[in-house]
Amino acid sequence: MDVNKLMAELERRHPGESEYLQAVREVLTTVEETYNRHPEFEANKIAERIVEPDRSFTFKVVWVDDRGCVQVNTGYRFQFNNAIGPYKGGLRFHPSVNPSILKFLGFEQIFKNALTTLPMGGAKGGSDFNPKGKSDAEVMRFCQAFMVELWRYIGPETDVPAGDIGVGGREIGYLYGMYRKLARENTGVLTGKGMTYGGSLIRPEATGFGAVYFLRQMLETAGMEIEGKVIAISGFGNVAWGASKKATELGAKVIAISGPDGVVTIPNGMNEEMIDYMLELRASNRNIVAPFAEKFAGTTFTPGKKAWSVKCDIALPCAFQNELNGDDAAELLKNGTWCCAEVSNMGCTPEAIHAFQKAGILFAPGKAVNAGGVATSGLEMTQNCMHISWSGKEVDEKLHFIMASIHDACVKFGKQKDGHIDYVKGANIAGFMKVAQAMLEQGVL
Ligand code: 2IT
Repeated sequence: MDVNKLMAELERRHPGESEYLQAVREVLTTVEETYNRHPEFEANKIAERIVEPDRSFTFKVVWVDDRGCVQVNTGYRFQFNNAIGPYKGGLRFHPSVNPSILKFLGFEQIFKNALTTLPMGGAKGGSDFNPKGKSDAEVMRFCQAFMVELWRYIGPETDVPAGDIGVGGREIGYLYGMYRKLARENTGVLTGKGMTYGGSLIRPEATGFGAVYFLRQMLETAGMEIEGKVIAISGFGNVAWGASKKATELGAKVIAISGPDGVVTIPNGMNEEMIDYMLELRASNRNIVAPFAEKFAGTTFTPGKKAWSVKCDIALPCAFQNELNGDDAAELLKNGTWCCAEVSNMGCTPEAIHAFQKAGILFAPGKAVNAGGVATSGLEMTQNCMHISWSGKEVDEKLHFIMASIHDACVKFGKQKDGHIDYVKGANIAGFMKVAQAMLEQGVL
C-alpha cells in the first residue's frame, strides 16, 4: 500500500472530512509495514476496501418541542464493516455531529471491536440533536422520531446500536421502546438497555472499568502499580464516572475532572459521594462541571482551564475527540506526567501522541483502552440471544479477561526491539489484521 496515494484518493472522495482522514491516516501508517508483507492483501485491495463505509443512511428527524414548535434534525447511521460480525457501535447525539465525525468513529470501531475477541463489525450513528437544556419529554419525542427512521436499517443480527456521547440509559430506553413497537419484537437490537428489559449488569460501568483494568496492566507491565498514583480525568459523563470509580477503588487519587466550562481540582482525591454526584451532574443535561465545586468544600473550579493544566502522574482523556492537543501534551510533560491512556475515541491529536511518544512515556490509544464498553455490549447481545442474564461478577470476570486479551495483543504486535511497547501500533496491527484476514477469506465483496 502507498499511504499517501490512498489518502489523496480518500480525500478526493471525502473532501474536508478532517476527523475521518485523521483516523484513517493513523491506522494506515502504523499497519503499512506489516500489510506490505502480505501481497495477498494488496492484490485484493483490502486497504482500499476497509477505509470506505459499506453504506450510510441519512434521514430527517422531525419532532415537537415543549413550546409546541416543530424542530428538524439530521440523523445518520454509517455501517462500516461487517466482515467479522454484525455492525456494532454507538449513537452520538451532539450538535457537532456530522459525517466526518461519525465516519472516524465508525472506522475506529471496526478495529476496536476486532480487538475485543467477540464477533462484532463496526458502525456508528447519531444526530446533531443537542440534549443540552432539553426536558425529559423532549428527549423522549426526539428519540422516538429518530427510531421511526432508523429501525428499518438495524436488527439483532444486522446492526446493533448503543450509546455514546449524549446517549445514555434514558435515551436507549426511549429508542428501544419505539423499536419494539415498530418491529413487534423484543430482541437485543440495542445495547446499554435498562436492567428490567434485557440490559447487562456492569454495562454502564464497563468503559471506565475496562479502561482502568487496561491501565493497571500497562503499569504492571512497566513494573509499577496503580495504587497511590495521581490521575487527572477530563469529562464528567458516564466514562469519566466509571474510570473515577474504579481508579479510586484501586487506591489511585483522582484529582481533577472537567467540563466544557472549566476544570474542578480535588486535592484530596475523589470520594464515593463525589463519584455518585457525577451521575446527577450528567443527568441534569446542563453540560457544566462548576456545580461540583459548589457542592464539595475543598475543591476548586477554574473556568476555561482543561484537566491537563493540573499536575498528575497519569492523564485519562474521557471526553471528546482531539481534546488533548500538542500544547496540552507539552504542559503535562512539563509537569511530570508519565502516562496517558486515551479513554475517549481519538482523544489526543497526532501532535500530542507524537509528543508523548518522543518523550518515551506510556501511551495507549482509545481503541484499546475504551474497548471494554463495546465488549460488554457484546456480552449483553450474548445474554439476550440466550435469554438469560449473568451476574455482575460473571460479566466483570469476562470484562477482565477481554481487557487482558487486548493488552496481550498490543504487546504481541507493538513490542519494539528496545522493549518499549508501542500500544498504538500494537492495537492497530492486531485489529486490522484480524479484519483483513476475514475479508480475504470471504472473497471480493
Ligand atoms: O465508542 C464506543 O465504543 C461506544 N460508544 C460503545 C459502542 C457500543 O456498541 O457499545
